Amino acid sequence: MAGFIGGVFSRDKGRMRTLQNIIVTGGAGFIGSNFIRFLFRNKDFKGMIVNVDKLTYAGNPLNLVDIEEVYGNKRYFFEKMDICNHAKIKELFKKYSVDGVVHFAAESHVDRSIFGPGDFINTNILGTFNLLEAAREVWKDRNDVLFHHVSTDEVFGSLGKDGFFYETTAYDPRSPYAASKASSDHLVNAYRHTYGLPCTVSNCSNNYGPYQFPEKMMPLMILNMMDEKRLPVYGDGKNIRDWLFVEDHCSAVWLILKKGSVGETYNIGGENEWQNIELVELMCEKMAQIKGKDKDYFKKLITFVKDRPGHDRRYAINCDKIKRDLGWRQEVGFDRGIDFTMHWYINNKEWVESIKSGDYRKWIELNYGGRERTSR
Ligand code: NAD
Ligand code: TDX
Repeated sequence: MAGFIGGVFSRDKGRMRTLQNIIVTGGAGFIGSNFIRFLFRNKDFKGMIVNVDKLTYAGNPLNLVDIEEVYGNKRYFFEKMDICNHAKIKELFKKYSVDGVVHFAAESHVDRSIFGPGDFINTNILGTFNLLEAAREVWKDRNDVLFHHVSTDEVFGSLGKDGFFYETTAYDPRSPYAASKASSDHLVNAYRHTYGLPCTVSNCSNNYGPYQFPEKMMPLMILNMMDEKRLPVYGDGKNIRDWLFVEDHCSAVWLILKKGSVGETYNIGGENEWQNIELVELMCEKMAQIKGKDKDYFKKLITFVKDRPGHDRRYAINCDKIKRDLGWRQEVGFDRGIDFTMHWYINNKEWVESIKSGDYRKWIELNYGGRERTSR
């Protein structure tokens, strides 16, 4: 079944790693789908991708119809599967001669974790544990493989007015989501340390861009503006996040896969801090410009609402290490990224409607029958 086996791997800095048969978990979600598209557009990547996704409310195979059309059953395979299913995951490793894992699958929304942490514990902690176990059992002592774990800056807690999160910052997670991600990071590092599993970890700041589920702040605000609905800003709106365009996150992860040092953690960030209220106001002005309205037209929709419990005040990432060691730079950046993103949601009416109406769930039911599938 697998197209290629093995690749070149080196622990030496500067030498390239070539992974050919990569499992991307959570590839039907926001960042995962952008990452898969990024890889297929990248001339450097000649291998095959197995997208392992349970298709929760956040997983949408419509995010990758273009990729499915061109590469489906050739270099792209979709497996509807829960990462917590040990036997099935282990089988996949063997079936596709997997030599790389990029682990995005997670419950990812802080607010949901506050209202119901159970799924976060299962998927983020037990699911990661299960993937690590499968990798350890199948890969045994191979070192020409890599398990890359995608994590968040939220594991570091909350900053005051000054300072940054470094790779060496002590963990201090404050929401059930952050605690579950912190737990998974620790497991990955423990598997590296104890069993010698070749692992890397990245901790990234807030992503935005196309295909993001509109429970997250940016797409929620854009869609609400389009419908002229209220724009709910939590608390006093002065919480700060560091925003990164999703494709710039993808390029960082790709660099880590190619030449990241085993056992290392890399911070990835936008170096782009915004108070929530200032960012929402900026988006209002941009929407007004696009729609030919008065500059303040959409700002009247801003509504301050009850704060998120335990709402972290400020995140800010120092990402000097990945810039210095791997030569990462943002290609797109904020000015182009935010304009692109706003136009994308405005222009992709079909995608937006399928999400809003829930029609994409019917499509999943029709195509995937709500069951786990191990082959097409
Ligand atoms: P998302 O919620 O859009 O997508 C998550 C995907 O995982 C979905 O396709 C879902 O179906 C799948 N999934 C969930 N549970 C699963 C399970 N048990 N088995 C298999 N698949 C399952 O999330 P996202 O925003 O794309 O985030 C991806 C990863 O990046 C997460 O690990 C998240 O913690 C991390 N991250 C996200 C951000 C951000 O700003 N969105 C920033 C830093 C890190
Ligand atoms: O309606 C809203 N109003 C509002 O003021 C929403 C949805 C959010 N907010 C605030 C809360 C945060 O301060 O905006 C900020 C961003 O919120 P989210 O988009 O929910 O992101 P955040 O909680 O910062 O977490 C995100 O970044 C880190 C992702 O969801 C995580 O998966 C990632 O790890």
